[in-house]
This record gives sequence, C-alpha cells and structure tokens, in this order.
Amino acid sequence: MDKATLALLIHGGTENWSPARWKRRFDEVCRDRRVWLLPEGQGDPADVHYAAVWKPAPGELAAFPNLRVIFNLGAGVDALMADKSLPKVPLVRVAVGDLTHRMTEYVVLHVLMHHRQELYLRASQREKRWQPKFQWPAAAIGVGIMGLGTLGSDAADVLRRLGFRVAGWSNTPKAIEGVECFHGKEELDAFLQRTDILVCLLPLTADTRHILNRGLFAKLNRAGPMGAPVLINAGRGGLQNEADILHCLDDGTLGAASLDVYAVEPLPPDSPFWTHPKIVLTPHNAADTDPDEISRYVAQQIERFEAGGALQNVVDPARGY
Ligand code: NDP
Ligand code: OXD
Repeated sequence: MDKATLALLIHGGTENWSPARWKRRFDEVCRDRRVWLLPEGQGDPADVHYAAVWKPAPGELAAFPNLRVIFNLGAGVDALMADKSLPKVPLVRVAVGDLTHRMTEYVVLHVLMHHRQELYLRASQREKRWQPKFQWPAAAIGVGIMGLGTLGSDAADVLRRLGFRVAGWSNTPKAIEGVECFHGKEELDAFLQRTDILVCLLPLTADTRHILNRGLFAKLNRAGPMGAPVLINAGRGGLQNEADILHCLDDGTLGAASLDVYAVEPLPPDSPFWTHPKIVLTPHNAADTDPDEISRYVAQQIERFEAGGALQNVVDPARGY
C-alpha cells in the first residue's frame, strides 16, 4: 500500500450514489492503493493525493494540503466551480461512452415521445378514445440542441440519422455532418427560429444561468406541425427559469416540457411540476454515471498520471466547464 491515497467524497443521496457501492468498486480497481470513504475518514489528510467526488460540501476539499488531482464523478462541474476554496489542482470530469450513450437514450426517448404525440395518445388510451391525429414525419421537425459537446454532439448524430432536421448551438464554431451548426450569442436567434423541439445540454456557468427563459421560448418556431414548441432540459436546473416555464406552458408559448433537472433537487413535494399535465418529469437520472465504468476511468487516469502521462477531460476553470 505504498501508492498515494484516494479519498472518496460522495453526497448524492440516491441509489446510484450509494457511497458504499462506489467504495467497493474503487477498492476493486485500486487494489494496491488506500481508498478512504469520507467523511468517515481514518487517516492524515496530508496523505490524500487524489479525490473522487460527487457534490462535496463547499470547503471539504480544502482540507487536503497535498491534493494533486480532483476527479468529479459526473460530467457537470458546476457544484465544484461554486466552491471558492476549491484547491487549484487539475479537475477532471467524466466524458465516457457509457454516460454519453445513456444521455442519447434519454434525448431520443423524449424527442420521439413529443414528436409521436405520446402525451395525447396516453390520454386517449385512459379515456378509451380512438381518435388518431395526423402524424407528421421526422423531417418536418427541427430539433435544436443547445450544447454541442460530448453529449450534445452524440445525440445530434443519432437524431439526424432518425430523419430529424437537427441543429446545434455552441460557444465556438463546429462542423458536424448533417447538423446545422450555430455558435455564439449572435447566432442564437437564428438557431431558435428553426427549432420545434429544444434540447438543452449546456453546462451551468455564469453565462448560461437562466438562459431558458420566457424571452428565449418566445423565439422558438411556432409554425411547425406540433403547434407549439417543446422544451427538453437535461443540463442543469440552474439553466431554467422555472416560473417562466410554468407561465409559458399555461399560455401556450410552450406546448410541453420534459425536465430531468431542477433548481432545487430533490424536487420539493409541493412543486407544481409534479402534477402539471404538460410536463414529463424524471428525477435527474437522464444519464447516471456507472460506478463500474467510472471507477475504472478514474483508476486508469491516476495510473497514467503517475507514469508521467497527461490527464484527460480536464476542466477549464476560466470557462467553468
Ligand atoms: P461539454 O463540456 O462536452 O459540452 C458543453 C457544450 O456547451 C459545448 O459544446 C460548449 O461549447 C457549450 N457551451 C458552454 N457554454 C456555452 C455558452 N455560453 N453558449 C453556447 N454554448 C455553450 O459537456 P457535456 O456535453 O459532457 O455535458 C453537458 C452538461 O450535461 C453537463 O455540464 C451537465 O450539466 C449535464 N449532464 C446532465 C446529466 C443528467 O443526468 N441530467 C448527466 C451528465 C451531464 P464549446 O463546444 O464551443 O465549448
Ligand atoms: C452529471 C450528472 O453531471 O449526472 O454527470 O448530472
């Protein structure tokens, strides 16, 4: 056990974030390394060189004076970026095929659900109503993906292959086969105007907070076969103005919404989102990080780093993602 210690700080609170389960996986892939599950910690904080974390409390990581790398056990690092005392060491995030494909499943599921009028059809079934409506083809629908990074670009490619007219919006210019690419604030309106189903896979940063608001929804295409545009947000709750979503669903600016993330999580029991007939809600599980896959990913990165190699998927603190 002469290798530097890895500390686990996991505060998810749901089944996938069971700290004991993550500890077992890390013990298996780091056999010759001490793995401490904190805060039950046992040793000297100075021994900790690596930390693998999910939603650590602000200030928690500052307790390790010899930290070399922080591994975030998810893709989004907004919670860590908000910690003013975060040690100034490389922060590595998750960008792996397993997580990406889970998110693409979620996005495709929800795009198809709205495109194929599932809310109407399920209500018809409950009411024993045999009244099919006209079903338009996928090519009639413009899907616009905010965020063309690891997750957005994969979802865009699969949706394009299903026949949707796919566009994406990012910070910097992109070229993706068959996807109309927009970037920067100047091109946001043009992107929105051709979008019937808006999918948000942005990171939460100072620039993107509350970007999903009434002003933005009002610029989406209203002339498509769906009648009113649809919002799908699996990025972060802080990206959305929740009062605006409710108003826009109620006055018809939006036709429906699929939401996976919320300003406050777990979503409080008195949130109107739970029972809103135009909202399809999931409990922040669009794309779970799998303990088997991600413990291996972290262990491999540490081995490579200790052998003098470069870390992968390092966050740029200036951009915040
Ligand atoms: P990436 O960093 O790979 O991609 C982020 C994309 O957003 C990039 O294309 C980037 O542009 C774009 N972007 C960032 N800021 C802006 C801006 N101000 N204006 C325009 N575009 C912007 O992240 P991932 O794709 O891996 O993940 C995206 C987010 O998904 C995560 O941050 C996380 O919040 C969320 N997530 C949610 C999960 C869930 O279960 N609900 C699971 C996993 C992730 P550019 O390429 O030019 O830099
Ligand atoms: C993530 C998430 O960021 O699960 O990976 O939200």
